[in-house]
Amino acid sequence: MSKCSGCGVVLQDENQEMLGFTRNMERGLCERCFRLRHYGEYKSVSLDNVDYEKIIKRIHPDNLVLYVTDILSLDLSFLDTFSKVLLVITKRDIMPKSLVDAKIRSYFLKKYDNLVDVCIVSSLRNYQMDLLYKEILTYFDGKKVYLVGDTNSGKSTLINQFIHNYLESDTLVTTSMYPSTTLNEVEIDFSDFTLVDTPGLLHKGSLMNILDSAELKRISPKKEIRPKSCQVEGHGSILIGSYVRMDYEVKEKSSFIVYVSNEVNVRFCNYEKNTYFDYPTYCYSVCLGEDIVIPGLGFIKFRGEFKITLHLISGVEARVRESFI
Ligand SMILES: Nc1nc2c(ncn2[C@@H]2O[C@H](COP(=O)(O)OP(=O)(O)OP(=O)(O)O)[C@@H](O)[C@H]2O)c(=O)[nH]1
Ligand SMILES: [Mg+2]
Repeated sequence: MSKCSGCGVVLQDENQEMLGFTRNMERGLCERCFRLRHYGEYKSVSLDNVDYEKIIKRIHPDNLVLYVTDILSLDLSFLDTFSKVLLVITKRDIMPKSLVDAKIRSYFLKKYDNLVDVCIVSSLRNYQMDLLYKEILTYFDGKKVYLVGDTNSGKSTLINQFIHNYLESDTLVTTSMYPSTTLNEVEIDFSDFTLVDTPGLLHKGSLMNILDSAELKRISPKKEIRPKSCQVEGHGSILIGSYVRMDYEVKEKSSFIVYVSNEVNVRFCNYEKNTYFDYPTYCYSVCLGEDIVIPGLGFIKFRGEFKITLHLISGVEARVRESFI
């Protein structure tokens, strides 16, 4: 039984419609990975979190887990499933340089007991990859090291950067900006340990599950985000692209900052007359030190006590979290 070296799916050459199809078993790469790599064509899959959970259950409590989360969504909802975790916050390059990594690191170390450490990295910029490699050497116990986390958090890109830095091999795993690129476990042997890439956890409430590829491209930040700071008083509304309308109400002069891709337009709109955003609404009370996260898109950081009504496309679920910056 041979597996695709890109996504881990079991290869077959009989049914073109089924996962794992390849025209050439010798090549070791499925058609889906081949077309994604060479033509940027994406074939969606109906993977669900059952597959994710099956893999998670196989992880032994002694195994070191690299919990990979991207700095924009930063979702740690499954962190407490594991006993020995090295938290890896990826895509550092898309956040302002002025953020202090050491503060973020100590914030998470204080907050969670199961963390052996926190590394803030950028695989695409090869930032802090040597440090991460050393941390793995320090904390792994001779067994496999698993990379787990949300889909699109950058697990496979991290592995590829490790392959580039520390192996003389040109066999890379498949990466893409689309959800569910990796379909099964893929093991890569480094001289000191074996890294296991895994399929990402799918978030029911993420904008990523809803948008087409052109829109996905727009909302995925490629460069350092320029946060949009909004000074406000009383009540009003803003539009974030065509994805979110946020109505706010605040007693005193205050502000909030929107962190989304630079290609997504953030603008004020008419509070009373804005009728064209006929999406379901959700109400929140937020205060200084809290963020509202819109999974797949970004987050809004508040600098005062606000009453917020979000108008969100059906299927998108926002959440409030303590701010880490
Ligand atoms: N800017 C930036 N983008 C990154 C970085 N790492 C990954 N990405 C991008 O994030 C997207 C997802 O990367 P993948 O490595 O495929 O993510 P994954 O976690 O393996 O996703 P699944 O296989 O679906 O679970 C791709 O478009 C990558 O180019 C990074 O350090 N910086
Ligand atoms: Mg992957």
